[in-house]
Amino acid sequence: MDLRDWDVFCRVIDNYGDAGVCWRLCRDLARRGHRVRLWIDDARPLHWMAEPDDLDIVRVMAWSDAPPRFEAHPSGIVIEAFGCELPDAVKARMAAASPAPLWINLEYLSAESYVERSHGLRSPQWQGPAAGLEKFFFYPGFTRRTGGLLRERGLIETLEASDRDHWLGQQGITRQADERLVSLFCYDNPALPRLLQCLAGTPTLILACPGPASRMLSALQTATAMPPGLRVQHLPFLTQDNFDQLLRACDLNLVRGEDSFVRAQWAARPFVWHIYPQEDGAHDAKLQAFMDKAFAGMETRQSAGWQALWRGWNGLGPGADASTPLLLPPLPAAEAAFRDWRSGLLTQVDLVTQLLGFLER
Ligand code: TRH
Repeated sequence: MDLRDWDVFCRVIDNYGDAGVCWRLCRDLARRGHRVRLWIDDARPLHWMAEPDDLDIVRVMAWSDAPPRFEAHPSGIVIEAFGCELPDAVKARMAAASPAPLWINLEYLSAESYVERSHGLRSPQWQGPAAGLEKFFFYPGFTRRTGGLLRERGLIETLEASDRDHWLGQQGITRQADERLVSLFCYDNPALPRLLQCLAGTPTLILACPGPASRMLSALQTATAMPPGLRVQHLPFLTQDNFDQLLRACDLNLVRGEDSFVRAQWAARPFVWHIYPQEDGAHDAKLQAFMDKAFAGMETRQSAGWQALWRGWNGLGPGADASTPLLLPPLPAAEAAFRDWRSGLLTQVDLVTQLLGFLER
């Protein structure tokens, strides 16, 4: 495989997932020896997310500099992340390059069936500054006929080898004997008091990530006493590598969006996904499509329990009702099921290897 020039374009719509996914992609490519530039309109999340050394291997460029400074690499690859729409001047320079760079739109992750149909489709550009070019749609996914998931080399080995107590000590996280660990990374969620009730009774240390999770817990702590057995520790932003370790260290993870959702699967711990809510309600089908796949190997009662919790946490179905308690299915029994789901995913070719294969077509 030739080492190539990659230009990844990322617009941060909100939160951290756009930057998070693009950063992992860039870093993986760079670690495989490719030359990578990341054009991003808000690089601030990279300051806490990136390992400092990795900032030396990926060139981070301001999006606003793209039209004057972008030179298309002949035979390079341009990734337009999440349909971020490249500036016209960039398209014009791509069209002028000979041979033109390969243009790939990296799409959002979904377990829905349209993904297999859409993965790899091409869109010829008939007019405008990109006339004459073709854009390809690359869909990540959970099945063999999709583009797979970001999974850098050595990730699983690193997670499996990690020493939980040592890592917790390094982070200043002090777990009491027999306390279970629960990480909380979510959007604003009115179901939080019910989640706390369902965790209560068993000694539990909740590790609250910055943002709504930490804010909501602080407000609840000020307003009322925590339910019995629960303690809270508020975390700072961690680097992505440490965030992965956090997910591996916890007995239960509450994650959100796209990237933390994928990383929870690599951690192979029981988890609950707070899906990014869409105004048209499209997130309901997206959530269900994932549960249909991921919980298919569970026995019926176990699957029903996890589905009820996931739907309730997302304000969907009967569990959306504030008077309906959320119930946590037994965690030890779920460990094997979440590990089995990961084992299945590990038979897939990872996203970057698939992207590299795409160049050879
Ligand atoms: O932040 P998110 O909700 O991101 C997104 C965006 O909302 C985006 O617009 C939407 O389209 C997408 O979700 C589906 O959740 P996500 O995707 O999990 O991104 C969070 C990133 O932040 C992820 O890369 C992990 C990283 N992170 C750390 O590295 N350290 C931390 O301490 C925390 C809390 C997160």
